[in-house]
Amino acid sequence: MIHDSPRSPKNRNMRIRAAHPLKVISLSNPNKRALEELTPSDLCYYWDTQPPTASQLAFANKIFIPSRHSPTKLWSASKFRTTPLSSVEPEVAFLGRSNVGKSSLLNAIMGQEICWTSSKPGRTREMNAFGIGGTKGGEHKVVLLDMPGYGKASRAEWGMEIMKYLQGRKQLRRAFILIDSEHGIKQNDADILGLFRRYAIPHQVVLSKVDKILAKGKKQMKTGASAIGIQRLQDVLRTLRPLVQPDPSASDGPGALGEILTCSADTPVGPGRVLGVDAVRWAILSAAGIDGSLEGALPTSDKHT
Ligand SMILES: Nc1nc2c(ncn2[C@@H]2O[C@H](COP(=O)(O)OP(=O)(O)OP(=O)(O)O)[C@@H](O)[C@H]2O)c(=O)[nH]1
Ligand SMILES: [Mg+2]
Repeated sequence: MIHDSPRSPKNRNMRIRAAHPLKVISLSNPNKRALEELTPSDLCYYWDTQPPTASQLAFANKIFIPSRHSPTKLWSASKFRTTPLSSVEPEVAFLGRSNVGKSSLLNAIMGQEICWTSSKPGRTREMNAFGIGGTKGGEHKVVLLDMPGYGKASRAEWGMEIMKYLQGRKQLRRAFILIDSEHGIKQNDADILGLFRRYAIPHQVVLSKVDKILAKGKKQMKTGASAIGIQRLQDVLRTLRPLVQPDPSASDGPGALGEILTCSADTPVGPGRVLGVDAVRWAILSAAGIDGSLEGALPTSDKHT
């Protein structure tokens, strides 16, 4: 069955919090960790970089809090030549196989169901741009792009337009490529990772739908994550490292950023918070060069999470 959303303009303004009312979880199993306590170090793999600190995560979450002017749908384009040239804001793009969860993750990042999602592959058919952190009449801090998926139910011309965008877009700071945690890197994912390297496009891997790795089913997931589930996720991340960042001597160009993030876009962990999304928000701001230092928002020393 297709679950298209948003179904109406009313839904468009629905906050994630309203869509997933937070339930207080009482953990009866002492071997499980509450989802809201899991840090980026538990969920992600950082080998060239440091995990974000608690203050950095709080700063990132603050920037993405929905307001009257953020997020804002800026433009849609099916052809690279119709994308607006004049914008100056830094952009990041979300790519991946169809149905991997790009639009769902973007809704979680933006705290609003602004992108269309569906259980059927091929839902997003254009490049859709959303501005974040805007003020009345002012520029946005960063622009997020939801891209059509590749693979099942996609079209060759979408792939060509996406490649033109990736190679030609001056505003692009980083491409985030989503990999389904259950299925791993498929041939078309490996092909696009190879293209990123060949054309030296800065990119980072995000593992989606990690609820499927952390627990057996949604019911189990609600009661927290077991040590075995977290270890299983860490094992998956370690096997991905050489594939996303091959040995430079055997590689045709620069590999992915030396960290792999993970997320479960439909697992709420607190008011306005979704599993893994804080760290993705911080990575977006880092890619855009917004690290809180100019805003004076962050202390100089802080513990990494
Ligand atoms: N279990 C689980 N399902 C998810 C998660 N994120 C998204 N989904 C489901 O995956 C399906 C596809 O989600 P979309 O966000 O539309 O995927 P997409 O990558 O944008 O797909 P296209 O636009 O077709 O390329 C939907 O049924 C979502 O509910 C997740 O974290 N866990
Ligand atoms: Mg989509």
